[in-house]
Amino acid sequence: MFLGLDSSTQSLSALVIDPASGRIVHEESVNFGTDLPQYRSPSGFIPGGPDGEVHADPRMWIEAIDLLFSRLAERTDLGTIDAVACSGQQHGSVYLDDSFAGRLAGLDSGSSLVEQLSPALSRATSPIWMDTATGAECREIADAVGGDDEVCRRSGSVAIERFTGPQIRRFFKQDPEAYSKTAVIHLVSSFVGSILAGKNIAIDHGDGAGMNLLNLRSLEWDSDLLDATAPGLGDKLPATAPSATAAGEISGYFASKYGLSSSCKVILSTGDNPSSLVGMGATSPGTFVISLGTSDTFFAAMSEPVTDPAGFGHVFGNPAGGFMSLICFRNGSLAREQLRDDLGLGWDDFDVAGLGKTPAGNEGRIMLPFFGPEITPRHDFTGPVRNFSDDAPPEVQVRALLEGQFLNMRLHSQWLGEKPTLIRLTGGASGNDGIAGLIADIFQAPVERFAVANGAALGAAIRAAHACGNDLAQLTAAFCQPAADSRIDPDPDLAAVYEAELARYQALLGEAMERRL
Ligand code: ADP
Ligand code: XUL
Repeated sequence: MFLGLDSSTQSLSALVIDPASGRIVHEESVNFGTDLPQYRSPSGFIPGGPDGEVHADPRMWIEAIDLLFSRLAERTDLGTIDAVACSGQQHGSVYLDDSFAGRLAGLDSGSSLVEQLSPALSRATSPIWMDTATGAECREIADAVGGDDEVCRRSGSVAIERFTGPQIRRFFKQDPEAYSKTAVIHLVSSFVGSILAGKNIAIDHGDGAGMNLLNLRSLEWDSDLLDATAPGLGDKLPATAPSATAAGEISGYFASKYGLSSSCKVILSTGDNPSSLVGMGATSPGTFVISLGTSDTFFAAMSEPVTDPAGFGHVFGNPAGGFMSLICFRNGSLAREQLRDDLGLGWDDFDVAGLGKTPAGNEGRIMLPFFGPEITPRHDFTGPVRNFSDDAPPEVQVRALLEGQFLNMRLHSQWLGEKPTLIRLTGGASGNDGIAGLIADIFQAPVERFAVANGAALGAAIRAAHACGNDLAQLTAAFCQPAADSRIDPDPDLAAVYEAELARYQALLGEAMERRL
């Protein structure tokens, strides 16, 4: 049996697979907002941060690990797990002092993880991927290495606000003393993996590429980017290594407290998007994945690393080898939730029933779907922009939001130069047939869904099994199959409708960006 964990924005989930029977034998989840309300983070982060700051409390992530394992241990025999791997929300970073390694090595199962590890935090809160506060640091890093093109050439992305390097630089500038006391900086994924392994583990090439620090040619930390980011940074980062590397055995803490076998291996962690690439059976080019989690992301394996001239797209390591593209949209599920709550609606209104009340193309009524700052395109939007009255009926608003989100996705993925021939959906909203149908029509490509909505946790479990000698093609064949009747084909008659809508959307976006810049 193999265990996959996913520490995402809103929850920590677990999934257990049995390659011999080809079955997912167990799923479990801890929701940060509802299960750990004491951290006052209903959507997994601390609300109301100033100047675009979005941080989370890393003690919440630590406490969730004990809670998840205690639930798992109640319902399943964890002694049968051969290996575990983690996936994590990308870019978020955790800062630890020089007591961390000793604390990990000496974990006592008589006490909790949060009690034993919290004193090692050298920064009380962790910036996460939603943070847009590092515009100045991005410019400083780009200037120091010769411009954004150079940062992109080396790291696969221009210097981007949410990426870990600019976030580290901001911490160094704001609190140089705490920065100098920091002995190790982890990503969310490698932090959780380190706790499992009872020692600091390496950062893999999938998640490491989301830092503006990894050189994609050498697959090592880039010394010029390190120097441009913060002094002495090279000494504070774990090593980098391929995703399939075994980091060691599970910490004795988990063996004695939750009954895991002391020979259970810990495989390096990766980011949630690279992990979903594996979980969605998309590690070879051709199949595109859209993840509808807190963020909406659009990604695929790449035959050749191509970078986005406009700077919105990224190149990350593909956990199965080679590279993957990724485009991230900040106004994903939380924007859909906001409109739903503002109008007093339910998810049915965003599904087939609700969408059936309006025609495709919404009779030309278009919304720029940005309820807050956006990453793609990068802008400090403070609310959606409509080319129609904002007291239009709810069904018009819902269609306008959803069409706006996926027209924006289609527009900003054109740099890949490849039209998707198949799209697989994952994430919390992927079970919504209305949204799935709309995506099929806007991209004019068939859409498939899996029975498991958490492609990232499934990807982690598959990676654990693969790293222990199971064949990836066989694992993919066994676990990455679309659910019966989950496929939705596009309506070819709507190709022209959405072609015209795309042009309208682009014009409205162009005008809005010009007005606001
Ligand atoms: P993350 O991995 O980023 O924590 P998930 O992939 O678990 O997020 O997705 C959670 C989101 O899924 C919630 O914010 C919720 O808005 C959305 N969601 C759940 N069910 C539906 C639905 N039927 N239609 C649309 N969105 C949904
Ligand atoms: C990707 C990104 C988000 C996070 C959270 O670049 O910022 O998708 O990984 O899921």
